[in-house]
Amino acid sequence: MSWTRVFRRAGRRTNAALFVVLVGALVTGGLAFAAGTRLPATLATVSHGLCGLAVVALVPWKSVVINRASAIRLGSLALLVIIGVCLVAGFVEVFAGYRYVVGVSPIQVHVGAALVAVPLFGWHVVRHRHRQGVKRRDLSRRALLRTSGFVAGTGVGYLLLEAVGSWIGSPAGSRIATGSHRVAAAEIPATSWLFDDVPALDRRTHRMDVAGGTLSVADLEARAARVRARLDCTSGWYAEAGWDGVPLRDLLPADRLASASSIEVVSVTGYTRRFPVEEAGSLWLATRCEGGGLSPGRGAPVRLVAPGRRGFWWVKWVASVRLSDAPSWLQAPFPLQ
Ligand code: HEM
Ligand SMILES: Nc1nc2c(c(=O)[nH]1)N[C@H]1C(S)=C(S)[C@@H](COP(=O)(O)O)O[C@H]1N2
Ligand SMILES: [Mo]
Repeated sequence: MSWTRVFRRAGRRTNAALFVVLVGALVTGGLAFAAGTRLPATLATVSHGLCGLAVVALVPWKSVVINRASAIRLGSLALLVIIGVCLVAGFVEVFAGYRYVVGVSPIQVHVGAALVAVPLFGWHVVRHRHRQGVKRRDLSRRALLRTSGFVAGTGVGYLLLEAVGSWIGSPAGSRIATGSHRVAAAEIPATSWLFDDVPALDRRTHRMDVAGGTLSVADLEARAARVRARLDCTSGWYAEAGWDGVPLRDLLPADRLASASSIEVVSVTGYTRRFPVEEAGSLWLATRCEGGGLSPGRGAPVRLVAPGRRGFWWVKWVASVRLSDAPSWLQAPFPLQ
């Protein structure tokens, strides 16, 4: 069978496959953002890369479907363009590394495009719902063999890309399991999740409410110990650094810790993250990084250090630490401010 004949078989199965890998890319992309430790991060980024590559690999078949269409609506065209932007930015993120160009990073463009694509995609699927759905005859032995061939081909493509990425010495070869690229501790950028503004706080007068008790910055500094941790931001960078701070377990009353479910760490700005109470020993209230004081943008005078968790958990400008009976999963998976 010639190549052109292979692609002419495009149709319901092409659309179904595209649906699966696009939804898959969205889900695994979200998981890649959430994962902080090696194994879950590897599973998420590898399956994400496979879904993304599968979208690219389906282009020849989808082109046939598009060429066959009687008309192309503006919404569908917009969807096509936005997925193209998302894909390009995804590859730039992996192979060119972390870098801001005209105020945006590749990952911001990538995730932004994916989020814009969601309603367009939903609308596209609803509008064409009558011409979808896998039929019985699509599940023939031959069709399943071809699908397996496609999956295997995508896997080989992924391995080849990774090999080439390393071989040419691109940033892809040195990225960690979450996909992040290294920056030096001295070059950690002050980073907001979305819209949080840097508050001006006075380290001498700042007081924290820790489970009802009052704590000053000096109280913390008097008891500080050094912890090395990796700050791994979802915007595509990570840095290893030494932080001076005190674990929450040493600041919270043991009896109340034993009966609580979660620990809520609240910023002066209202930015809040809730942690399982079991993590009290590995959540640090820190006042210094690499031996130097924190700058206002980096969380002065006190910020959380949460080794093993992604950057958005490292609450800056801590105002209070509360023990709570609510389970730790009772919160938005990502901050909203
Ligand atoms: C329609 C949706 C999406 C498509 C088609 C897509 C596609 C891609 C592609 C092709 C890559 C390059 C993969 C590689 O070569 O290893 C990539 C990387 C990445 N994407 Fe997406 N993506 C989508 C949505 C998302 C979302 C919603 C997120 C996060 C919330 C996300 C996060 C990431 C991350 C962190 C990387 C870097 C992973 C690595 O270094 O291996 N993506 N994406
Ligand atoms: N209050 C507050 N804390 C915050 C954020 C924020 O926007 N507001 N951003 C988080 C994110 S996304 C990251 S990656 C780290 C960045 O820390 P840095 O400024 O030291 O790089 O802080 C986290 N803590
Ligand atoms: Mo971040």
